[in-house]
Amino acid sequence: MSIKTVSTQPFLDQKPGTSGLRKSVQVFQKPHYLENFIQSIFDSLENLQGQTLVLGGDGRYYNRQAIQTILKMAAANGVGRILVGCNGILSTPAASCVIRGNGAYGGIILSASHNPGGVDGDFGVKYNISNGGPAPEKVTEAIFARTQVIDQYQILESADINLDHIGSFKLGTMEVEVIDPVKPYLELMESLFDFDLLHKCLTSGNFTMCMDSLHAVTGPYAKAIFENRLGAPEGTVINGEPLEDFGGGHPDPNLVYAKTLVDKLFGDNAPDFGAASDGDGDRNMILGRKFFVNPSDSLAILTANAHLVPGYKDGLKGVARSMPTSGAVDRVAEKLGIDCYETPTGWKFFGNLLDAEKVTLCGEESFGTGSNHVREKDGLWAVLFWLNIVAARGESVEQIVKSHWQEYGRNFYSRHDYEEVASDGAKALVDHVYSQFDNLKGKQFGQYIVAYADDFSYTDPVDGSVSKNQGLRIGFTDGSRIIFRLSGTGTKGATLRVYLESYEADVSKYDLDTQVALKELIDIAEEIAQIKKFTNRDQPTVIT
Ligand code: VG1
Ligand code: CO
Repeated sequence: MSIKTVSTQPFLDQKPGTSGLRKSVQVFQKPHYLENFIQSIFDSLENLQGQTLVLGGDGRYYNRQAIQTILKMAAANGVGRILVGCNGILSTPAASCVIRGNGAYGGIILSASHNPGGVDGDFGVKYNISNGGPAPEKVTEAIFARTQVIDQYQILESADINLDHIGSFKLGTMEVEVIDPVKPYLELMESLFDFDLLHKCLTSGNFTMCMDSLHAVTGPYAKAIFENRLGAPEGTVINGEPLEDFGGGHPDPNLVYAKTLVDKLFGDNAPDFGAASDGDGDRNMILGRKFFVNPSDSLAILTANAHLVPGYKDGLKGVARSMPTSGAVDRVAEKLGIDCYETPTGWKFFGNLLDAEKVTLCGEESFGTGSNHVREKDGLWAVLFWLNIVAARGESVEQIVKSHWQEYGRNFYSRHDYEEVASDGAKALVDHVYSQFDNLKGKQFGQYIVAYADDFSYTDPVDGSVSKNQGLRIGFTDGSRIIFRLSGTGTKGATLRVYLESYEADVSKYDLDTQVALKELIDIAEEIAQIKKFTNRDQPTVIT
């Protein structure tokens, strides 16, 4: 077997976004496109020689081909050992778990998360560092800088590795271990949650659940955990076979794209508990019978009830939420007397806080929740956490959420997404909003008075690094907020996200529909940003 050096030219569009490099499959299939990015990762890492890496993906189209290419390039670049998930499968949180469990140098995760897959769908590459978490900005910036000047890459000329069975192989001098992608993750979950209690609950005959894996990566994990280990009846996990095109669906666990599950939970004979996860398994949606749990509330409720869960019974060091996430968790943190941090969108900003043991739980409004057990958000972990709380309290999801509001007040919260709008219009909207910032403070809109308007900037309290331009915030004197942000994960045009939040202390208003409760803020957002005009849309694509 010989190492081939291939000449190449830079692709100028390989800038990682909120969560890795995401492009359409067709772009990734351009000659040298994947190879350039992988070589740029290897070139940016110090002392890679002889190290251990972890490799796997969400099973989408091009996963297997990309893994073979990356294995051969890793061998040619002097990597010592690679742990790769059987069939090329590793959910994002499982990859994080395997990196940490084996003291690996880092890992490459192949996923475009919630973006659709298949020949006409998207593909993506993420690099994670030795703590198991997404590469911080200084690493992704170095990788991007390298992609701009790269002129060659190395690849081993050899046959493909058989990924269908667990086993060890040699690729040149590199060791390849094809590992069980589920086992280490299942063991980690067993160490955190009360599996005896959950087993009792799921086999009692008076508690039913439905887990929708949306034909994405969590299928094998969910079946192993809920059906095999915890004894839930077969069929508890639906859409549990990972498919290369996710069955044509959009593996995004929200009220629009997880429609089968939503119909079940809001239909006749609804189960007690429902959950869905996204393409790569790091996000979650939690539903009760005819009841939706807002992800921002979910973080607050997990925080308030963590003492009921074995892995967290000794208390939390602190919590963190992304800036657009509602302030519901802030009040829980205050009551518990622990710190609450506010970071920019994207899990990479939680890594330092977790490593420095400043926080135990983290969450984002975008259905992402996680803890210090790994360095990624973790969909099935959140489902188990909720089940553990439901079982320990012996109350329904709806009861738990409503009693939380009784105790802490309710943050009405909604995100309006305008997906795949024209990029020029979206940028013009942001400029238009920003141009008003000097004059907004003190201005009155109906009953709301603007307290501040700024472009969110974050200084990492651990390493002092500064991240600017993380979203336009308009805060009102009563604590309500409107935030405008452009997505960093889309691949077509631009996606505008409008985040709306208002705090309500009046118990008699808690049963109001969220969109009704937020109506005035929604109108103010339109007045300030002229969303209809700039996006050319009458209404959002997705409302959460
Ligand atoms: C979105 C979410 C963000 C999340 C990111 C990656 O980013 O808003 O909270 O961390 O997706 O999640 P953006 O830039 O499109 O708003 V995932 O599950 O795609 O790895
Ligand atoms: Co994801």
